[in-house]
Amino acid sequence: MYKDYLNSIIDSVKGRYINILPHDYADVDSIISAIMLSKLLDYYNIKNRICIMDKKVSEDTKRILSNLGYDLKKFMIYNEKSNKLLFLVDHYATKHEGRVIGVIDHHFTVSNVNAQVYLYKKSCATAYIIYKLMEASSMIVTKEIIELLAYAMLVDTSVFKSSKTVKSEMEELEKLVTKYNLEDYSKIKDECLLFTDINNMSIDEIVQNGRKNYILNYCNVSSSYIQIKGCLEAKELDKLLDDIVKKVLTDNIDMWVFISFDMQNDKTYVYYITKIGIEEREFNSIVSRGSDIIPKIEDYFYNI
Ligand SMILES: [Mn+2]
Repeated sequence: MYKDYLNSIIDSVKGRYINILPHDYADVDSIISAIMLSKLLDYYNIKNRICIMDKKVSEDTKRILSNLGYDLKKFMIYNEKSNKLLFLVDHYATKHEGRVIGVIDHHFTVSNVNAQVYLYKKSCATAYIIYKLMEASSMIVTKEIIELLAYAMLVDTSVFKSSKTVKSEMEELEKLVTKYNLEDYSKIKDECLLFTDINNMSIDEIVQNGRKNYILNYCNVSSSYIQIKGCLEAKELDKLLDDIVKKVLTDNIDMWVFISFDMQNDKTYVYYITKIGIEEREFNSIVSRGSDIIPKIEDYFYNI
């Protein structure tokens, strides 16, 4: 299957200049996916560059990538041009100008994806899908690539605690870690369980953490999340929800989904804030925003 996808990707980008786009508010997986796709295109002598179009990149992401030797500044390219050829990684739609030629993503969607090549797979990370394409090519996979892959998979699944973990992929990574002698694997794991530093953030920063915006059947939907040890205190939670209610009313948002992950007790608290009120749900596991929560919300908005 990957060989076929690899061939159609290479066919559609051959002789062109490709802009590889991580999603807005880029995270570790989307940037690592861009780096890995860039290496794969380099191998086929296809001109490409990585474009981070959104200035907002979390400090955690900057720190991890800089420790891996990547200075994100050289990928920050903000010019909007309608004739740019875009290859989206870790997302399937963009508000940025250009023509989308390819999409590689692990987020499920019911909407139509407009691209010449579209590769979706339910995976721990988009970087894993790109790793499989590398494997299907004859390019040499190095220890550095396995390290990048490990970071992307570990961060995206909260060190395999998240329900989006694909067990066979986790086992495959563990084999690769041994094969390629990644001595620091247990240290990397500690580094990849990211906590939101809510004690040093303003209310606005907390409620906007990891924010993503969606347009679902003409409705404006936002989501954001925090990862903490334990659950929020009632008073703190009230303040956050009050702030989101204000934003929903003033910014004309149809629904804001705020998620609080309790990484200590493996619980997820989800708050659905609309103009008419707040609903909440509790899960006894770390569920996934992209694989569990957003698809249900898509369903809801498309079946209203
Ligand atoms: Mn991802």
